[in-house]
Amino acid sequence: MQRTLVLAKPDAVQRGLIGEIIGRFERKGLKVVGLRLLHVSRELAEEHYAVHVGKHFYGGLVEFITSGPVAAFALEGPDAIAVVRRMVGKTMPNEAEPGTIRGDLGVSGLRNLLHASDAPETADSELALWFGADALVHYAREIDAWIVAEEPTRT
Ligand code: FUP
Repeated sequence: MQRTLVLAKPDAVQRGLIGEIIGRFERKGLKVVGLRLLHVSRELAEEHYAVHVGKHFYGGLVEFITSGPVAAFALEGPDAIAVVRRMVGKTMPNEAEPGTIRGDLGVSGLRNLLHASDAPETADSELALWFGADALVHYAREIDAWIVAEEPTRT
């Protein structure tokens, strides 16, 4: 089981797409284990985007994510990091496939609606950054027996 961080960026919040976005992940079967709505400080933005320091788009990223409230979700499920990344779609919404969130709801460059962790190491550090060690919730869902199957044996 994996946990991953998703941010609905200021464009998603301003466009009233929080429900649409979190609904897609819930319908997929992923479990919401953390939720926050916050104004992002410059410090948090710079730490989150530290990997992009020095790139030409870094300044724009920090400006954008601090420009309005952001909704942060922690999601849990089997292979959740890769599953969420596939649902989010390619970085540039004009290139993202229909059926993905960016492909269906976005059209232009930095207005790409979402951030999603891209690997187990980044998921761990991003969840710690956005939620802190104790803020995530652990709970069982009866329906998980209908969603999460045993791995089939491959012969
Ligand atoms: P993604 O993982 O799809 O969110 O994309 P990246 O982590 O590669 O990039 C993070 C953000 O930087 C994206 F939201 C968009 C922005 N970016 C650009 O503006 N130009 C680029 O060439 C690459 C990324």
